[in-house]
Amino acid sequence: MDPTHSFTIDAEPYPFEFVPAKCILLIVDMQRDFLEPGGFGETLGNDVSQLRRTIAPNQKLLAAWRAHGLQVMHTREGHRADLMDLPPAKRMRGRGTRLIGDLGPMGRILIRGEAGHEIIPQLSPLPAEPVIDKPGKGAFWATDLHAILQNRGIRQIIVTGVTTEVCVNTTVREANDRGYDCLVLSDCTGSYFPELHTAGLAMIKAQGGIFGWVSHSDKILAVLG
Ligand code: TIU
Repeated sequence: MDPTHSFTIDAEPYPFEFVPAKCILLIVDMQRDFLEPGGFGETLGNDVSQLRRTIAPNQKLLAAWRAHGLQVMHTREGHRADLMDLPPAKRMRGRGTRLIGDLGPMGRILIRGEAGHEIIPQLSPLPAEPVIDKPGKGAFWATDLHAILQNRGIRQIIVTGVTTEVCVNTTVREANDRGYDCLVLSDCTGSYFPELHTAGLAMIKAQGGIFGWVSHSDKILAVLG
């Protein structure tokens, strides 16, 4: 496989053409706070086991992508320890038993530097892979993601991670408005609510791909060999 060549894979609503060397794999918020018991996801009343099916396919895709020396970036949702970047509305929303910044079993919830804020060990970033710390749901707002992508000449993004209808969808919409093509992988994204996963993907690929494309990691793995 020559990563500087163009490849076309099956996707919805129509085939996705990409040059792997010019494309980034963006793994959204695969953090302990969302995927493990005792974190933010669970404090919102969610069943974290729903997200865990995305771990194995992300691991497999990440290994294959790295094996070709291709570009990877990771995001994490979280806030400053002093909470000065946390909108009061976001803190109070959900009215959970524990709020962002409160102490939970994995440290202070969604606070940078705490155990729960870390990316799950199965998908730990390598030192050369940028990690974008974001205070919002979208990975572009209040971050340097757009600058990094522009400086690297990237205009296509393969998006995986959690959750489909929240941070994945918000990030894809932000990317779309900035001129990027996004390919979202159905098996590598997940929601606490299966029906919202389906709806989240449907919204991306509707109307001729209004926000992007949807496909499966098998299609990328077939290209990578
Ligand atoms: N609650 C929920 O579904 N998601 C989030 O709060 N953040 C992300 O999606 N990462």
